Amino acid sequence: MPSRPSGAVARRGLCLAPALLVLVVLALPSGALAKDTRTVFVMDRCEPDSFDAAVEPGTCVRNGGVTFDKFARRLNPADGGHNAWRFGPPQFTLKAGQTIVATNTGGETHTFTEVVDFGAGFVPPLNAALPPGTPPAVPVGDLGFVAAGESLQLDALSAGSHRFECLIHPWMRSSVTQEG
Ligand SMILES: [Cu+2]
Repeated sequence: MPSRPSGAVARRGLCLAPALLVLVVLALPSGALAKDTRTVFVMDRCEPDSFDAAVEPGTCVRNGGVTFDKFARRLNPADGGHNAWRFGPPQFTLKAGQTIVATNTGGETHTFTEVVDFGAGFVPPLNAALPPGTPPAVPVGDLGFVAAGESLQLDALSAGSHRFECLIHPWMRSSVTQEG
């Protein structure tokens, strides 16, 4: 008849094995994540006082130095929107297994939205940066809002071409090729 202590040791041994397995499984994806993501920077250079006054308080939370007036002057098809509002890089290739992390280093909220085709966004005055009559971009899935200072990790993409656009500032765009 087994004594109580040896029974307790046996049970502890049985419990440790799954616990270690869980630790290993948890450690693997985070290690893989660090190598297998590609960062896309979501950028702007808004100046808080003027943007908050022109739009609403809290619109711009980090000072990039471009006043709302300067920003608004580029809202025409010839300028195509202020070029400090952009995704970087504008085009790139992902290796098989790599996923995108969109990191907002600006002061405004943006969307990092996969679209069927590039087009107009959902803030009509900002669509003035595009040629008149540009049809709306059609999102593929979630809008993918990214607040200032935050990051969004995307799901794996299918092999082939993908397009991403900010549906607030529709000239912020990236073309991505996912290798199979
Ligand atoms: Cu934007």
